[in-house]
Amino acid sequence: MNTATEKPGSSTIVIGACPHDCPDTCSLATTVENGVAVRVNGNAAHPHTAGVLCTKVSRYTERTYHPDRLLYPLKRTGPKGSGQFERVSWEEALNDIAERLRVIASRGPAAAQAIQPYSYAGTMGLVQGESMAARFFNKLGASFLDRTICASAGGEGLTQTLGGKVGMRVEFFAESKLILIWGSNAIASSVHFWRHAQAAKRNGAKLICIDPRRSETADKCHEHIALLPGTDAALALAIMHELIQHDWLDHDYLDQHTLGWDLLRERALQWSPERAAVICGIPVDQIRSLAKDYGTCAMQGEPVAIRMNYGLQRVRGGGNAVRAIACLPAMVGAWRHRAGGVLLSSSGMFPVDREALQRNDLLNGRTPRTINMATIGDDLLRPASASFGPAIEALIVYNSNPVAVAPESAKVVQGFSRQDLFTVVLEHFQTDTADYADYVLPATTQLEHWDVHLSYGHTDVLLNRPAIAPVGEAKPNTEIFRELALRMQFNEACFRENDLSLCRTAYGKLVDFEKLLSQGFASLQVPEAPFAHGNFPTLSGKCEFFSARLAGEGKDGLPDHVPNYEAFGTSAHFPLAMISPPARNFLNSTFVNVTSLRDIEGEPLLEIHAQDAQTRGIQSGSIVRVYNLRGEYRCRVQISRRARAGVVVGLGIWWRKLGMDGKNVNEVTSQRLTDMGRAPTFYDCLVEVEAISKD
Ligand SMILES: Nc1nc2c(c(=O)[nH]1)N[C@H]1C(S)=C(S)[C@@H](COP(=O)(O)OP(=O)(O)OC[C@H]3O[C@@H](n4cnc5c(=O)[nH]c(N)nc54)[C@H](O)[C@@H]3O)O[C@H]1N2
Ligand SMILES: Nc1nc2c(c(=O)[nH]1)N[C@H]1C(S)=C(S)[C@@H](COP(=O)(O)OP(=O)(O)OC[C@H]3O[C@@H](n4cnc5c(=O)[nH]c(N)nc54)[C@H](O)[C@@H]3O)O[C@H]1N2
Ligand code: SF4
Ligand SMILES: [Mo]
Repeated sequence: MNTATEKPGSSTIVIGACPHDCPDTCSLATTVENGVAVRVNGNAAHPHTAGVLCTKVSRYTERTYHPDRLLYPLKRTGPKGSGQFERVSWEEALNDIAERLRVIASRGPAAAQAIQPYSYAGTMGLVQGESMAARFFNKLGASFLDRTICASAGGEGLTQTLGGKVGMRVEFFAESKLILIWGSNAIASSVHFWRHAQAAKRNGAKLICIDPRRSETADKCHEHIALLPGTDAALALAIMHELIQHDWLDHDYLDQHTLGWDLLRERALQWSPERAAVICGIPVDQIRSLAKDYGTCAMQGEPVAIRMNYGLQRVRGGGNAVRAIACLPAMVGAWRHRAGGVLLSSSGMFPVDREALQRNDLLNGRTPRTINMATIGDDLLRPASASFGPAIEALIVYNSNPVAVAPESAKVVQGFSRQDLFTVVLEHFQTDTADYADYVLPATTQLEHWDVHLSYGHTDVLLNRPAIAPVGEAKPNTEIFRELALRMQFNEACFRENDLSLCRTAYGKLVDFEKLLSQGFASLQVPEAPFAHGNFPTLSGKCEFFSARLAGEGKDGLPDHVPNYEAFGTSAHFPLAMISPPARNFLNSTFVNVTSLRDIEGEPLLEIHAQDAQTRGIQSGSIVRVYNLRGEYRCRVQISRRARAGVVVGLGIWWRKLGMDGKNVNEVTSQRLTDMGRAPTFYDCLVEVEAISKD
């Protein structure tokens, strides 16, 4: 009944869960000797992990015991951003923070909205994420945060079409005969899915990668379609066009399990491959042959699968692109097979009891405003007004590093620099964001606290046991909010619930907690081919090509190509389309300060096509200035076959202070939002690049 197994000597193995924002959600096996975590391995007993971790997390002990770990609460002594702090006691820090928040909230319900939580997926844990923190902010009546920075455009697109964040089971990709890897560098960002794709390849499957960048994954696929960023919906519609023209359709599936086929058919017939080829910047034959592969493979009764990922929805039309792609499997009846369909995210399959974790009843009838995390730059600079409400006066950041990861850094930095803003940052490290804090509070890592997880790549629930005692004076996020609640005289019993109990609360009776305790994971009961007979979680129970809900909101009820705000070829001054996908050895901005991993990545890098370099007189290896009207930053340039003509790739997300000029790629990204889901448009960004030295 205990996953902490005693080994000879004093060595123990503790089963946990990888906390990172990665679809794989691995089960961790941490070896602890004399209270010290000496090694973190993949748990061989967990089928999805299969004993393997990525390079980043295999170095977890290096991160946990990093000499720069925050060990004590800190109070700012120098100007904001300078990183000058002094050690203070928890008592002093918590008392002062509680008093500052109490003063703001005591001005009345509207004033409490001047307090703003800011958090994302530094940990994906349901307990160290939004449980005690949400209760605390609900009771305060603080502003809500719209957590849009990553996935909400695609999430919304998928939900409009399939009814939720649901899809194929990842393990069955191993049996597919054709896999489209669409907007995903799986080798870098979802290596356990990649294992299944390789198994399929060994069984004769064809792999096609659809990505503007010739990624590590594209290298290993049979074909690579290097379309321009933000043109995926045009490509999907042209595939539909071909499926219709050649009657590569499953009419029975269309009749029984889809909604709006006639309308979609009409829309798709407007998208000839010739038309799409111009928009996508690819040969027309490539579109024809892609459609033929997809259509004929499906018509032969073979399973065809699409692994979409979030890389393609960080553009203006991101929601529409996901909608268009999510329509394809229903057209050819791919869902009939367990190895057919599409997977973007499986997180909607988990029966998380968010109400119990977050306790919205504590709002007591109040309905605070919502601030979008993607526009934190603008919102921090907004004065009080009738429409906005009070200016943001206090910001509590946890599980996120907005100064590095939010778009349009110049605005974000200006906002965080405001002298009248009171900022608290819960962190493991002195990040770019922590540099702007009034108080920095040391948080525990996954090896030091309890948590329970869902996954957005597979369908197992994972439990994380603490393997070691907190390092230094670090405390779990939950404990920090519990202690603040105590000081603010929040007397409800829910503020005393401990972390193990919160782990139980997360799924209530819907997941066998004893099994989680004994084995570390528990599989959801999900059908092998969930939509073989329709049963989509939409209102109609069908795959909704046409969305009455969107049409009711005055929007296009059908998916369409929505051009980028900053579409390629529309600006003479900024002719290059820039994308900034993750570097393989970082996880967003996490791990950038882990020396062994940073050494592999080297320096902030910009990949550019030889032709684009030549016309600008740029030598490979020189330092360049990347700029547009929003800002500029410097990095090393590499003439690379990974970049297609017209597109530059700035791998992210470096800490600003570890970059070349104290800045990073988000200097040039914009705060404009996607068509659906209110998400940022990181990859919808035109720039110019200029050589500044040859060293
Ligand atoms: N190693 C590593 N793994 C990670 C992360 C990380 O930072 N590092 N981040 C994690 C997070 S937060 C997330 S959300 C997931 C993301 O998961 P993915 O979306 O699979 O992540 P990426 O590796 O960024 O893959 C995105 C790919 O999309 C491509 N792309 C960019 N624009 C377009 C476009 O317009 N159309 C198409 N078709 N492709 C486009 C990029 O070139 C890139 O190769 O990965 C997670 N895993
Ligand atoms: N240009 C560009 N910008 C991007 C992206 C891109 O592709 N290009 N990707 C976007 C995407 S997909 C995402 S998801 C966001 C990611 O943005 P964030 O969610 O902010 O992710 P990270 O940069 O990894 O920062 C997470 C921080 O949380 C801290 N942390 C981890 N665990 C804990 C904990 O238990 N307690 C506390 N208190 N802190 C903890 C870590 O130390 C780390 O500093 O960035 C977005 N920004
Ligand atoms: S980051 Fe992803 S692949 Fe790496 S250990 Fe965590 S869940 Fe597994
Ligand atoms: Mo993300």
